[in-house]
Amino acid sequence: MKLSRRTFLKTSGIATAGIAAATAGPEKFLLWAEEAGLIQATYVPTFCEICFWKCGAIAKVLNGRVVKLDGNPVHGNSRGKLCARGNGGIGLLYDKDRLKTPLINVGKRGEGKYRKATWDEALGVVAEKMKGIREQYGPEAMAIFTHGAPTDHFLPLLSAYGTPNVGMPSFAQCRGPRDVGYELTFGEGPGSPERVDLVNSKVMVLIGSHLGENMHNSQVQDFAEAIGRGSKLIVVDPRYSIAAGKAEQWLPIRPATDLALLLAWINIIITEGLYDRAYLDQYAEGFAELAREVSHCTPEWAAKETDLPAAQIVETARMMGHNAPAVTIHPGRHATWYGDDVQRSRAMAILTALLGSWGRSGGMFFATKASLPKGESKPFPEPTKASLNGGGYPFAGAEGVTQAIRTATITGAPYPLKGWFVSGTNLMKSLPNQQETVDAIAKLDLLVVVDVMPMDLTMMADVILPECTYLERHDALAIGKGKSLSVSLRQPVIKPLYDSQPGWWIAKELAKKLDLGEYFPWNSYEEKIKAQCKTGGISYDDLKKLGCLTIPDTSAPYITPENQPTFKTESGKIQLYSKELKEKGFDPVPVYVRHPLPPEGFFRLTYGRSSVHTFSRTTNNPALNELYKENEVWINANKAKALGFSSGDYAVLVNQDGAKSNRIRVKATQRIREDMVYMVHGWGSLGKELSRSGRKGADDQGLITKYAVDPIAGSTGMRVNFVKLQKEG
Ligand SMILES: Nc1nc2c(c(=O)[nH]1)N[C@H]1C(S)=C(S)[C@@H](COP(=O)(O)OP(=O)(O)OC[C@H]3O[C@@H](n4cnc5c(=O)[nH]c(N)nc54)[C@H](O)[C@@H]3O)O[C@H]1N2
Ligand SMILES: Nc1nc2c(c(=O)[nH]1)N[C@H]1C(S)=C(S)[C@@H](COP(=O)(O)OP(=O)(O)OC[C@H]3O[C@@H](n4cnc5c(=O)[nH]c(N)nc54)[C@H](O)[C@@H]3O)O[C@H]1N2
Ligand code: SF4
Ligand SMILES: [Mo]
Repeated sequence: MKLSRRTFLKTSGIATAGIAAATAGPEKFLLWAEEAGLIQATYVPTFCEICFWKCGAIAKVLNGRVVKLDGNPVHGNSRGKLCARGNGGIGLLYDKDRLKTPLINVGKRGEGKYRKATWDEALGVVAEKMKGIREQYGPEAMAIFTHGAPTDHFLPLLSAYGTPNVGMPSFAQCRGPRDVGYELTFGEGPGSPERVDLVNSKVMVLIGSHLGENMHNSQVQDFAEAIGRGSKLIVVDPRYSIAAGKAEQWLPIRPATDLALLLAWINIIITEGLYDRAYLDQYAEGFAELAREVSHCTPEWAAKETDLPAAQIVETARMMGHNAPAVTIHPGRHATWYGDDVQRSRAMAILTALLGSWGRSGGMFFATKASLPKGESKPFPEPTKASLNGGGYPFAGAEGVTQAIRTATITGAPYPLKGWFVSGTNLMKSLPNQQETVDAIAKLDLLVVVDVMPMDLTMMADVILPECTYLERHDALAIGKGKSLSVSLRQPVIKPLYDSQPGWWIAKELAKKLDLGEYFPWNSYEEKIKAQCKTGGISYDDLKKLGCLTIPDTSAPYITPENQPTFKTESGKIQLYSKELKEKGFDPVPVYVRHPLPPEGFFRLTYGRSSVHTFSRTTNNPALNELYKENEVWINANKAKALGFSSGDYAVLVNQDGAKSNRIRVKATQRIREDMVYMVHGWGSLGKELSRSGRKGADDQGLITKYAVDPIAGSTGMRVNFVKLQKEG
């Protein structure tokens, strides 16, 4: 007889098995009870918030407890699978360290002394302070810093209050310069999810992008499928990344010299006639100027700058040219590297254009033009003072230049900033130069943080408002603009635990106290979503059942005679030579400028992702912490040996300004160049409230005291610091 778990339970006696399962934790007990037929599972579709890829998930619930998360098979971003982090969402839900009630600071700011408060009291304190700031300085004296789903609730609240000042790290610390570089070239950015047609590519080019460690779900699925199908991979990375391990050509470039490589590639494509002449004649302008400007960028010149063999530079350029247009030059995502990041992104966009890959199968596809109306809302008041979002940078995006708002808070110019409303971003970890963040906070009359965990920034707040996790709430519909239009629903899988509340509720209740209730006219967020579905002609019932709807006949991904592209640039064409940049005094064709190299005894500090964590936000997650408990510093094995370090030893990192890290384990490896070190971002939190990750590993941000601001977009290049390794103590 095959002994299944069920027959085993029957033969061994349900009672004893029940006791055994119960002692092994609530999940095991519930699974036992399900198998014994005592309870039945329910399955609730929603979408993930452990990162911003918004994968469709299906939660299995037994007796009110979430026991499993799976990918939603009908959702394009997950296709039935979640990444490790998405699976680990349950860890966040049941993390005993979660914020459980509203808290009001009773000590000095940053001391971490809090008392519990009711929602009414905590929101009352916030509203009083915000009213005071509005009366004394005007509403523009409040700024909002925000990231992810909470933005959909708190940005409208702060806009209704009357401030135009908003900063999201997704611009100036992430993809801002990339988006600007592509917008200046094609009139639009590469999108999020990036519209990379990896599945149809013949050649894929990753410049820094460390797919596989950067774990954006469907993108990595496409990447794996493309490799399996034989698409050739070129990886430019000074570290032998997971992706480099799959590459036909690995280019271990000297850090900070990518623009030299790109200009040489462009030059080779032009001089060898490998560009798509018909495509450029029809859609682009500025070819002659481009050709002239890059003519000195020979393979030999680039070889000296990049420390790569000239022959490899030529060979890889030909690989691209001979397989065009089915070549995906991945635009990257975290692009804030050296302060010339718009120009590097421009060079990537220009290369894409030369190969005729924009709007072509296997290159970059077009997003659907369809969309879902947002629904009517009362117009926000017109601010009377100019927004500080742009920071004076001519091409800064609407998401705001976070650190410019921080600087204005410190200086009080052009006008005072007295309150920060922060939701879903741990500014101590996301912004470079932590001292400036601390200095700015010292100037505030009010720091409010809406968060789920007691992170570094949370524990500096005057008032902490505990949001429930994404598994316990509604949020705005996710409108996916990939090849087709898709709409996804986030809905509560279980009721909020403790005294936490959904963001929409917090925003609505605070609005009432600020006499702004009319901006939130609905009774529940579900009511608002239902109305939006009705206006958009979408069945809410189907959406609720399936979690995601893909709208048919909304796809037109490639150029065809009927589907001609429009370029929202000044000229209406692809700008190989950018008049807009020229007008503002910048190089119309990217020009390579050498960056300082590490002084003797120092290494360039670089950083990236672990496949099982998201920034700082998952470090304490019990499920994910078990997989990766602290970060390591990667250093070339020869250098480690010379300095007397072996793998597993602890070291302390000290940067050029004397900033010192927490201790961090050494990973001595041949997988990295000798002139740099590398670590996973997000570690080394200070908080004793984080029982698993507090003080574990080192914080890259603590060592990033210097940052190089891109003069075009205002984004902060963060790979410009140099560190030494020292023994502990
Ligand atoms: N698991 C996981 N996945 C994530 C995230 C996460 O937190 N966790 N975050 C998501 C987000 S928001 C973003 S923005 C992306 C970021 O992910 P990517 O956009 O892929 O990040 P990169 O900036 O390319 O940085 C990582 C790589 O750059 C290499 N590198 C360092 N210096 C240089 C250099 O000078 N030149 C070149 N060519 N390479 C260099 C490093 O060795 C490393 O392999 O990841 C996304 N995916
Ligand atoms: N040195 C360095 N700096 C970086 C990066 C780097 O690699 N190195 N990466 C940059 C990039 S690419 C990005 S995108 C940014 C990311 O910057 P952030 O988005 O600020 O990243 P996290 O550190 O994860 O902080 C997220 C915060 O949101 C909270 N949170 C999580 N879920 C929820 C929720 O549902 N509701 C609310 N209210 N709060 C929630 C978390 O507990 C945490 O406090 O950082 C940038 N800064
Ligand atoms: S990629 Fe992973 S963490 Fe990000 S949304 Fe998808 S499942 Fe969640
Ligand atoms: Mo990012």
